[in-house]
Amino acid sequence: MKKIALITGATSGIGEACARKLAMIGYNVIITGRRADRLDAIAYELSALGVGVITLEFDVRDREAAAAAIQSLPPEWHEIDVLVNNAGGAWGLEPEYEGIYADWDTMIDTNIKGLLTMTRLIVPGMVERDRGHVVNIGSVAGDAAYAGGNVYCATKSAVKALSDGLRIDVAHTKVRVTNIKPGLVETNFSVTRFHGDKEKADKVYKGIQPLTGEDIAECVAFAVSAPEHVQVAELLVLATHQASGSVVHRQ
Ligand code: NDP
Ligand code: 8X3
Repeated sequence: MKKIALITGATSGIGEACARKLAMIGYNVIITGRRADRLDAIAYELSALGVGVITLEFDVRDREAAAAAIQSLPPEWHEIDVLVNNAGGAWGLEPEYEGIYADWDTMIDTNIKGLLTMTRLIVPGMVERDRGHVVNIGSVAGDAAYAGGNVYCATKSAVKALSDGLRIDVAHTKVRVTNIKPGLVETNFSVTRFHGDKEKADKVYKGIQPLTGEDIAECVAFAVSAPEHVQVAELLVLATHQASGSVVHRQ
């Protein structure tokens, strides 16, 4: 029987690449996000790989919608083996003392509370079955703050703490918890951060070869494919000319 993976934020970037990679290695996938048209297009493509695909359209900030979506799954899709908590992003790059309240709320509600909601909904079944894997997409931004990163960095530090905390809480089971911490990955991330300013977003990746969503999906596949007794707790994955969240060598 094929294993089942649920990927949040599978409509774009890292999440989309994870859905594609996990489908390619034989998982049935549940892909989630807010954009139904993107979910449908990706589901159509992945179905051609011969795996089962289910789309769930909901906002991870809406607890009731998230719970209803999970409850709506057909019974044979209830036993989720892999949860990829990927939905999230950065909104704004202002100094902390000039930050925009709405941006702070969006980041905290999505990157921390949304991830927690999905964990709360799916991990009890994993504990009961004594198997499963939670892959949280953290960030190098969670290791140390960088200029203007303040609240985004704090949310990714929270992802590290929540991953470590969950790993402790499920240590009596075979459930594994992995925090993957990417550096610069060229996706829609910076377009979101700069509120749709594509020109500003493109500058983030100028003079350096950034990572791709596929590079991160390979890491996710590595972690979930490791033997049952191996728990990849954390992976920090940077572009080659990147040394940290704030040190990047550009040509
Ligand atoms: P993208 O903007 O390309 O993708 C973000 C995804 O998150 C989209 O699928 C979006 O789907 C989903 N999403 C955002 N808000 C919500 C919400 N409220 N409810 C449901 N889904 C939501 O960026 P990335 O692929 O780069 O980002 C994915 C994750 O990777 C994020 O957690 C980000 O912080 C992290 N990351 C990114 C890095 C980078 O450099 N790109 C580096 C390190 C970590 P939709 O709009 O359809 O809802
Ligand atoms: C995304 C990577 O360094 O732009 O989390 O914050 S960074």
